[in-house]
Amino acid sequence: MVEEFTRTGPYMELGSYPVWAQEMMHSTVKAKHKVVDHELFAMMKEAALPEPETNKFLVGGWPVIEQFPQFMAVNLCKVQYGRSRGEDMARKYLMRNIRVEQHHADLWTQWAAACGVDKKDLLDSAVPVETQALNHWCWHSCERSSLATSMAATNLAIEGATGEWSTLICSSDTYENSFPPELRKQATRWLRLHAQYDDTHPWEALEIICSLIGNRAEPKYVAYLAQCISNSYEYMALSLDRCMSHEPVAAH
Ligand code: HXD
Ligand code: FE
Repeated sequence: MVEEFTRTGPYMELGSYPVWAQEMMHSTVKAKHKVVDHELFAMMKEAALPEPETNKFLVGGWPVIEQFPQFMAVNLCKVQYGRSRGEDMARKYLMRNIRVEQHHADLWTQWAAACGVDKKDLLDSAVPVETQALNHWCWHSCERSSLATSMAATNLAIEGATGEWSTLICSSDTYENSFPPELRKQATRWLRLHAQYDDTHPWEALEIICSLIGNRAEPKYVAYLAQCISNSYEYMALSLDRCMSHEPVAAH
């Protein structure tokens, strides 16, 4: 590492990170908006997303929710204790948050149940390939890329965009109030925990990525990181588009 990065500014501000990281984040904003501004989330916020699309979203999202702690576990295997500050930070973050994500999977099943999607539907339904693609990309990235790169594709990109769309849906009571009073809490717990004001995971991931890479980075490497982050957004958008299409799932 040429020059070590140690954050001094507030951790939820992009200006606290190296210039290369700021540029990387700026260059991926457009792709992120394909997710955050997706009509599926706009309709969900207004409690106007029809039942079939809601079901496709919850069932299609499940593989990533279920396997997210496993992606983190693969990344944990890349870490050696005491080798660098960045690796020690990653080790702590991954170990703690694997446990947190275990709970999030339970909360997703509760959200689904409040929408009338039971465990069997969630676990056994056929999922279209466009929706499976995000999951495949996460496995590919975690199994084939460096710790910094695959944390960028998963903890930074997926959880970052998710923080923003969750915040959007939670920004009014409309969605929550569309459930019967006794189901409101369980239906929105997952969303509220991921809403930006609560979710520090993507920022912590950015700090770790910068600590692993340092204050300076090769432009070619920065472009590659940005490409991987954009891929995650593109696969998320592909999945959301598929949820809104009326095409049936291919028979198997
Ligand atoms: C979006 C559907 C197209 C997938 C959303 C994935 C969000 C992953 C969030 C991560 O913290 C895992 C979890 O279960 O909470
Ligand atoms: Fe989570």
